[in-house]
Amino acid sequence: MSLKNNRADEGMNKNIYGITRIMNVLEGRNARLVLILCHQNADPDAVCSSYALSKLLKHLKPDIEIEVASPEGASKISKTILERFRMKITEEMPRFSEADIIFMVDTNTLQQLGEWGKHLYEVSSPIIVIDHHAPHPETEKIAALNIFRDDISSTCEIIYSLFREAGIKPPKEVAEALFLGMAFDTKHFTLASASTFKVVAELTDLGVDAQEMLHLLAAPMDISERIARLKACRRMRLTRIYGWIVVFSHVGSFQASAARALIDVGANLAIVGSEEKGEISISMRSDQEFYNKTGIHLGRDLAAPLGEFLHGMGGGHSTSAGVNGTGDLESAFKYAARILREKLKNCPRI
Ligand SMILES: [Mn+2]
Repeated sequence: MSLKNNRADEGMNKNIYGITRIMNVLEGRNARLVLILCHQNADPDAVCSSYALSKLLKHLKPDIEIEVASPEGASKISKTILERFRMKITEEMPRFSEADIIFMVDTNTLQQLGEWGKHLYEVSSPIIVIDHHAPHPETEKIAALNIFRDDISSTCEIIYSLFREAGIKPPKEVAEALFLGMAFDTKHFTLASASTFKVVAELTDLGVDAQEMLHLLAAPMDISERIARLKACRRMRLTRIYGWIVVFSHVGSFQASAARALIDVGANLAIVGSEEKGEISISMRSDQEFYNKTGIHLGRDLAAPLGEFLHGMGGGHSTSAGVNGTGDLESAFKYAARILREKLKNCPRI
């Protein structure tokens, strides 16, 4: 890595010296125990960025102990990855009070940490957030250091930039993990930007076999997920809002997968929820055309206000977002439709 390249990158990067700032916090606290938290049902981006981050921190400060934890553990596909890298993620309540530093990785709301979230209001140790989602104000409030880039498509790509800043070449397994996280969050690179491909080229130079890695991500869909997707199609309510095809549906689980399926079937925007004893969880997806033409950012413009409406939290990306809260699903859908009508009124029609 040439010095010139690094400088050019830093000029454009609003989080310059991210690794220096992280190490300053670590050294300042003389940290012994570092806790890395991933969101619920940790996806490959969360798991792989935690893995790479822990290797980087260990390299820079070998005497620290690192614990990676995720409430309810890792997703099914992430479990295959954990096995490959012989990595452990604890589902048990981590040692919040003993941790000297707490990282939140690929996680932008405390809601995504479930029951654990409330502990973060109480801890005295600094919290460092590394994420590629638009930061939630609540999270900003408790974070001692916020390293976020919502122009980057995965947390793994941010972690790679930290390796670069530190002038450290990731070992092959770390390069593989970074590749997996990037591939997953960009939907096998269909959402990748030029910067992602540049990083991928560097990772393959470090020995990553791209085809082998992509194969790892192609986990077969299990029967319950298939049924949830099909049920979501059967229960779907189709509406047109200023020409856009907006669909609503509900399933007991796999809301995100169901919403993706409805987009594949032909919806511009799919909103899929579940309601259990007044607890509501909603996943929403839009196609790229919807975002490009309307500029409606699902995380910011729809999930966030809907989260507030449900006395919970919502957030996410431009075309993929989620909401957790309480209430009833029918009024949540009505409220979502109202927001959309309001926002789409002045947008170009399809
Ligand atoms: Mn991610």
